[in-house]
Amino acid sequence: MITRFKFSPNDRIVVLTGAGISAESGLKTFRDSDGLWENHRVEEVATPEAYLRNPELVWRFYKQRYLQLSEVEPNPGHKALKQIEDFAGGNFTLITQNVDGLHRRCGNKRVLEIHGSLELSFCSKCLAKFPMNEIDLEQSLPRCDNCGGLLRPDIIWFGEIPYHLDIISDILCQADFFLVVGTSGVVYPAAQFLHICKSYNAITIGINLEEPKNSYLLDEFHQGKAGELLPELVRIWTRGK
Ligand code: BV8
Ligand code: ZN
Repeated sequence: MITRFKFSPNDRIVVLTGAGISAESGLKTFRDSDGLWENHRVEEVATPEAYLRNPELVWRFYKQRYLQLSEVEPNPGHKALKQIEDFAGGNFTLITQNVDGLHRRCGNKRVLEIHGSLELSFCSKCLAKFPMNEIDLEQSLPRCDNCGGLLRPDIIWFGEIPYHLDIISDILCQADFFLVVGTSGVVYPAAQFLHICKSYNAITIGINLEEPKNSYLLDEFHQGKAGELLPELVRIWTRGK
Protein backbone atom coordinates (compact mmCIF):
# COMPACT_ATOMS: atom_id res chain seq x y z
CA MET A 1 0.00 0.00 0.00
CA ILE A 2 1.55 3.29 -0.99
CA THR A 3 0.94 6.92 -0.21
CA ARG A 4 2.35 10.00 -1.91
CA PHE A 5 2.51 11.97 1.34
CA LYS A 6 4.67 12.45 4.43
CA PHE A 7 3.96 14.71 7.41
CA SER A 8 6.48 17.35 8.41
CA PRO A 9 6.72 18.22 12.14
CA ASN A 10 5.03 21.62 11.62
CA ASP A 11 2.11 20.33 9.55
CA ARG A 12 -1.31 21.05 11.09
CA ILE A 13 -3.12 17.72 10.90
CA VAL A 14 -6.90 17.46 11.36
CA VAL A 15 -8.70 14.11 11.48
CA LEU A 16 -12.46 13.51 11.24
CA THR A 17 -13.73 10.09 12.28
CA GLY A 18 -17.11 8.38 12.11
CA ALA A 19 -18.59 5.09 13.25
CA GLY A 20 -16.34 3.10 10.88
CA ILE A 21 -13.23 3.65 13.03
CA SER A 22 -14.99 1.86 15.93
CA ALA A 23 -16.40 -1.00 13.83
CA GLU A 24 -13.34 -3.22 14.48
CA SER A 25 -13.81 -2.63 18.20
CA GLY A 26 -17.17 -4.36 17.81
CA LEU A 27 -19.42 -1.28 17.83
CA LYS A 28 -22.06 -1.28 15.10
CA THR A 29 -22.03 1.55 12.57
CA PHE A 30 -25.19 3.45 11.72
CA ARG A 31 -25.77 2.70 8.10
CA ASP A 32 -24.12 -0.57 7.30
CA SER A 33 -26.59 -3.40 6.67
CA ASP A 34 -27.05 -4.38 10.32
CA GLY A 35 -26.56 -0.79 11.48
CA LEU A 36 -27.96 0.61 14.66
CA TRP A 37 -30.62 2.59 12.85
CA GLU A 38 -32.15 -0.66 11.64
CA ASN A 39 -32.90 -1.79 15.15
CA HIS A 40 -34.30 1.58 16.08
CA ARG A 41 -35.67 3.97 13.47
CA VAL A 42 -33.86 7.31 13.62
CA GLU A 43 -37.09 9.19 14.37
CA GLU A 44 -37.62 6.88 17.35
CA VAL A 45 -34.46 7.62 19.26
CA ALA A 46 -32.01 10.28 18.09
CA THR A 47 -34.24 13.40 18.07
CA PRO A 48 -35.45 15.76 20.82
CA GLU A 49 -39.03 15.01 19.72
CA ALA A 50 -38.48 11.28 20.35
CA TYR A 51 -37.17 12.09 23.82
CA LEU A 52 -40.23 14.18 24.64
CA ARG A 53 -42.58 11.57 23.16
CA ASN A 54 -40.97 8.44 24.58
CA PRO A 55 -38.12 9.19 27.02
CA GLU A 56 -38.09 5.62 28.36
CA LEU A 57 -37.32 4.20 24.90
CA VAL A 58 -34.61 6.81 24.26
CA TRP A 59 -33.05 6.04 27.64
CA ARG A 60 -33.17 2.28 26.92
CA PHE A 61 -31.37 2.84 23.58
CA TYR A 62 -28.59 4.98 25.06
CA LYS A 63 -28.22 2.96 28.27
CA GLN A 64 -27.69 -0.19 26.11
CA ARG A 65 -25.01 1.59 24.08
CA TYR A 66 -23.35 3.07 27.18
CA LEU A 67 -23.21 -0.31 28.97
CA GLN A 68 -21.68 -1.87 25.83
CA LEU A 69 -18.67 0.45 26.17
CA SER A 70 -17.28 -1.65 29.03
CA GLU A 71 -17.02 -4.59 26.60
CA VAL A 72 -15.01 -2.83 23.87
CA GLU A 73 -11.47 -1.57 23.46
CA PRO A 74 -9.72 0.87 21.11
CA ASN A 75 -8.52 -0.96 17.99
CA PRO A 76 -5.33 -0.53 15.87
CA GLY A 77 -7.06 2.25 13.92
CA HIS A 78 -7.53 4.32 17.11
CA LYS A 79 -3.95 3.54 18.14
CA ALA A 80 -2.57 4.74 14.79
CA LEU A 81 -4.38 8.08 15.21
CA LYS A 82 -2.82 8.39 18.69
CA GLN A 83 0.58 7.97 17.00
CA ILE A 84 -0.22 10.90 14.73
CA GLU A 85 -0.93 13.05 17.80
CA ASP A 86 2.35 11.86 19.33
CA PHE A 87 4.08 13.03 16.13
CA ALA A 88 2.26 16.36 15.65
CA GLY A 89 1.50 17.35 19.25
CA GLY A 90 -0.26 20.73 19.39
CA ASN A 91 -0.61 20.77 15.59
CA PHE A 92 -3.08 17.85 15.80
CA THR A 93 -6.88 17.95 16.21
CA LEU A 94 -9.18 14.92 16.20
CA ILE A 95 -12.83 15.75 15.44
CA THR A 96 -15.11 12.78 15.98
CA GLN A 97 -18.78 12.16 15.25
CA ASN A 98 -18.58 9.15 17.53
CA VAL A 99 -19.95 9.20 21.04
CA ASP A 100 -18.11 6.07 22.27
CA GLY A 101 -15.12 7.82 23.87
CA LEU A 102 -12.66 5.33 22.34
CA HIS A 103 -10.29 8.04 21.04
CA ARG A 104 -9.93 9.44 24.60
CA ARG A 105 -9.53 5.94 26.03
CA CYS A 106 -6.75 5.39 23.47
CA GLY A 107 -4.88 8.40 24.87
CA ASN A 108 -5.72 11.13 22.35
CA LYS A 109 -5.90 14.47 24.15
CA ARG A 110 -7.02 16.94 21.49
CA VAL A 111 -10.39 15.32 20.75
CA LEU A 112 -13.54 17.27 19.85
CA GLU A 113 -16.63 15.07 20.35
CA ILE A 114 -19.04 17.10 18.24
CA HIS A 115 -22.00 14.74 18.74
CA GLY A 116 -21.53 14.44 22.49
CA SER A 117 -20.66 11.41 24.62
CA LEU A 118 -22.42 8.27 25.86
CA GLU A 119 -20.48 8.74 29.11
CA LEU A 120 -22.31 11.96 30.06
CA SER A 121 -25.87 13.06 30.74
CA PHE A 122 -27.36 16.41 31.65
CA CYS A 123 -30.50 17.71 33.30
CA SER A 124 -33.11 18.86 30.79
CA LYS A 125 -34.21 21.50 33.37
CA CYS A 126 -31.11 22.99 35.08
CA LEU A 127 -28.55 21.68 32.54
CA ALA A 128 -26.33 20.24 35.30
CA LYS A 129 -24.03 17.53 33.85
CA PHE A 130 -23.70 14.06 35.39
CA PRO A 131 -21.26 11.29 34.34
CA MET A 132 -23.32 8.22 33.40
CA ASN A 133 -21.37 6.12 35.93
CA GLU A 134 -22.67 8.36 38.72
CA ILE A 135 -26.38 8.08 37.98
CA ASP A 136 -28.78 5.25 38.88
CA LEU A 137 -29.30 3.51 35.53
CA GLU A 138 -31.80 1.14 37.18
CA GLN A 139 -34.29 4.00 37.00
CA SER A 140 -36.18 3.97 33.68
CA LEU A 141 -36.13 7.78 33.81
CA PRO A 142 -33.08 9.04 35.74
CA ARG A 143 -33.65 12.29 37.57
CA CYS A 144 -31.39 15.24 38.52
CA ASP A 145 -30.02 15.29 42.10
CA ASN A 146 -30.11 19.09 42.06
CA CYS A 147 -33.61 19.90 40.86
CA GLY A 148 -35.44 16.62 40.20
CA GLY A 149 -35.62 17.38 36.48
CA LEU A 150 -35.41 14.62 33.88
CA LEU A 151 -31.88 13.72 32.80
CA ARG A 152 -31.05 13.11 29.13
CA PRO A 153 -28.00 11.61 27.41
CA ASP A 154 -25.40 14.29 26.50
CA ILE A 155 -25.81 13.44 22.83
CA ILE A 156 -26.38 15.85 19.95
CA TRP A 157 -29.58 14.62 18.28
CA PHE A 158 -30.78 15.40 14.77
CA GLY A 159 -31.89 19.01 14.65
CA GLU A 160 -29.54 19.99 17.50
CA ILE A 161 -26.37 22.03 16.98
CA PRO A 162 -23.16 20.01 17.34
CA TYR A 163 -20.57 20.98 19.98
CA HIS A 164 -17.35 22.92 19.25
CA LEU A 165 -18.40 24.37 15.86
CA ASP A 166 -17.09 27.76 17.02
CA ILE A 167 -13.47 26.57 17.29
CA ILE A 168 -13.68 24.04 14.46
CA SER A 169 -14.01 26.59 11.65
CA ASP A 170 -10.57 28.12 12.37
CA ILE A 171 -9.02 24.67 12.74
CA LEU A 172 -10.39 23.55 9.36
CA CYS A 173 -9.21 26.70 7.54
CA GLN A 174 -5.64 26.24 8.79
CA ALA A 175 -5.28 22.50 8.20
CA ASP A 176 -2.34 21.29 6.09
CA PHE A 177 -3.64 17.70 6.11
CA PHE A 178 -7.27 16.57 6.58
CA LEU A 179 -7.81 12.85 7.11
CA VAL A 180 -11.37 11.51 7.03
CA VAL A 181 -11.79 8.02 8.43
CA GLY A 182 -14.77 5.68 8.69
CA THR A 183 -17.65 7.97 7.83
CA SER A 184 -20.28 7.78 5.11
CA GLY A 185 -20.29 11.57 4.78
CA VAL A 186 -24.07 11.72 5.11
CA VAL A 187 -24.50 13.75 8.29
CA TYR A 188 -24.09 17.52 8.29
CA PRO A 189 -22.39 19.77 9.28
CA ALA A 190 -19.56 17.17 9.72
CA ALA A 191 -19.91 16.14 6.06
CA GLN A 192 -19.07 19.74 5.10
CA PHE A 193 -15.68 19.74 6.82
CA LEU A 194 -13.94 18.01 3.88
CA HIS A 195 -15.25 20.70 1.50
CA ILE A 196 -14.01 23.46 3.79
CA CYS A 197 -10.50 22.01 4.19
CA LYS A 198 -10.26 21.39 0.44
CA SER A 199 -11.26 24.97 -0.30
CA TYR A 200 -8.38 26.12 1.93
CA ASN A 201 -5.95 23.85 0.01
CA ALA A 202 -5.41 21.20 2.65
CA ILE A 203 -4.17 17.81 1.42
CA THR A 204 -7.17 15.53 1.89
CA ILE A 205 -6.89 11.78 2.47
CA GLY A 206 -9.75 9.32 3.01
CA ILE A 207 -9.70 5.86 4.61
CA ASN A 208 -13.00 4.00 4.36
CA LEU A 209 -14.47 0.55 3.77
CA GLU A 210 -16.47 1.86 0.82
CA GLU A 211 -15.93 4.92 -1.37
CA PRO A 212 -17.77 7.83 0.31
CA LYS A 213 -20.02 10.10 -1.73
CA ASN A 214 -17.73 13.13 -1.48
CA SER A 215 -14.58 11.19 -2.47
CA TYR A 216 -14.05 13.53 -5.45
CA LEU A 217 -12.68 15.96 -2.85
CA LEU A 218 -9.97 13.52 -1.74
CA ASP A 219 -6.37 13.80 -2.95
CA GLU A 220 -5.86 10.19 -1.92
CA PHE A 221 -8.32 7.43 -0.99
CA HIS A 222 -7.47 4.13 0.70
CA GLN A 223 -10.27 1.59 0.56
CA GLY A 224 -10.43 -0.95 3.36
CA LYS A 225 -10.60 -1.34 7.12
CA ALA A 226 -9.12 1.51 9.16
CA GLY A 227 -7.61 -0.93 11.67
CA GLU A 228 -5.72 -2.65 8.86
CA LEU A 229 -4.75 0.37 6.72
CA LEU A 230 -3.94 3.11 9.23
CA PRO A 231 -1.01 1.53 11.13
CA GLU A 232 1.09 1.15 7.96
CA LEU A 233 -0.03 4.49 6.47
CA VAL A 234 0.82 6.33 9.71
CA ARG A 235 4.22 4.63 9.82
CA ILE A 236 4.96 5.99 6.33
CA TRP A 237 3.43 9.43 6.97
CA THR A 238 5.41 9.98 10.18
CA ARG A 239 8.71 8.29 9.28
CA GLY A 240 11.94 10.09 9.93
CA LYS A 241 10.88 12.58 12.60
C1 BV8 B 1 -27.89 20.28 12.59
C2 BV8 B 1 -25.51 11.19 17.81
C3 BV8 B 1 -28.59 22.52 12.60
C4 BV8 B 1 -26.67 10.28 17.96
C5 BV8 B 1 -25.59 11.80 15.50
C6 BV8 B 1 -31.25 17.22 4.65
C7 BV8 B 1 -30.06 17.38 3.97
C8 BV8 B 1 -28.86 17.67 4.63
C9 BV8 B 1 -28.85 17.79 6.02
C10 BV8 B 1 -30.04 17.62 6.70
C11 BV8 B 1 -31.23 17.33 6.03
N1 BV8 B 1 -32.21 17.22 6.96
C12 BV8 B 1 -31.67 17.42 8.17
C13 BV8 B 1 -30.36 17.68 8.03
C14 BV8 B 1 -29.39 17.97 9.11
C15 BV8 B 1 -29.00 16.69 9.81
C16 BV8 B 1 -28.43 15.70 8.81
O1 BV8 B 1 -27.29 15.85 8.38
N2 BV8 B 1 -29.22 14.67 8.48
C17 BV8 B 1 -28.75 13.67 7.54
C18 BV8 B 1 -29.12 12.28 8.05
C19 BV8 B 1 -29.36 13.99 6.18
N3 BV8 B 1 -27.98 17.05 10.76
C20 BV8 B 1 -28.35 17.47 11.98
O2 BV8 B 1 -29.48 17.46 12.41
C21 BV8 B 1 -27.19 17.99 12.83
N4 BV8 B 1 -27.58 19.25 13.38
O3 BV8 B 1 -27.87 20.24 11.39
O4 BV8 B 1 -28.28 21.37 13.33
C22 BV8 B 1 -27.41 23.43 12.58
C23 BV8 B 1 -26.12 22.93 12.46
C24 BV8 B 1 -25.06 23.82 12.42
C25 BV8 B 1 -25.29 25.18 12.51
C26 BV8 B 1 -26.59 25.66 12.64
C27 BV8 B 1 -27.66 24.77 12.66
C28 BV8 B 1 -26.91 17.06 13.98
C29 BV8 B 1 -26.39 15.74 13.44
C30 BV8 B 1 -25.92 14.88 14.61
C31 BV8 B 1 -26.88 13.74 14.81
N5 BV8 B 1 -26.32 12.83 15.80
N6 BV8 B 1 -25.07 11.06 16.46
C32 BV8 B 1 -26.19 8.90 18.28
O5 BV8 B 1 -24.99 8.60 18.11
O6 BV8 B 1 -27.05 8.12 18.69
S1 BV8 B 1 -25.27 11.41 13.90
C33 BV8 B 1 -24.73 9.81 13.75
O7 BV8 B 1 -24.36 9.69 12.39
C34 BV8 B 1 -23.47 9.44 14.51
O8 BV8 B 1 -22.87 10.51 15.21
C35 BV8 B 1 -22.53 8.99 13.41
O9 BV8 B 1 -21.22 9.09 13.74
C36 BV8 B 1 -22.97 9.94 12.39
C37 BV8 B 1 -22.49 9.84 11.02
O10 BV8 B 1 -22.57 8.52 10.62
P1 BV8 B 1 -21.16 7.81 10.34
O11 BV8 B 1 -20.28 8.03 11.52
O12 BV8 B 1 -20.67 8.27 9.01
O13 BV8 B 1 -21.58 6.31 10.34
P2 BV8 B 1 -22.14 5.52 9.08
O14 BV8 B 1 -22.64 4.19 9.56
O15 BV8 B 1 -23.06 6.42 8.31
O16 BV8 B 1 -20.86 5.28 8.16
C38 BV8 B 1 -19.82 4.44 8.60
C39 BV8 B 1 -18.83 4.41 7.47
O17 BV8 B 1 -17.72 3.66 7.91
C40 BV8 B 1 -19.37 3.74 6.23
O18 BV8 B 1 -19.02 4.53 5.10
C41 BV8 B 1 -18.62 2.39 6.19
O19 BV8 B 1 -18.32 1.99 4.86
C42 BV8 B 1 -17.36 2.73 6.91
N7 BV8 B 1 -16.75 1.60 7.64
C43 BV8 B 1 -17.38 0.55 8.24
N8 BV8 B 1 -16.45 -0.24 8.82
C44 BV8 B 1 -15.24 0.34 8.60
C45 BV8 B 1 -15.43 1.51 7.84
N9 BV8 B 1 -14.41 2.30 7.45
C46 BV8 B 1 -13.16 1.93 7.82
N10 BV8 B 1 -12.91 0.80 8.55
C47 BV8 B 1 -13.92 0.00 8.93
N11 BV8 B 1 -13.62 -1.11 9.65
ZN1 ZN C 1 -31.58 19.71 37.33
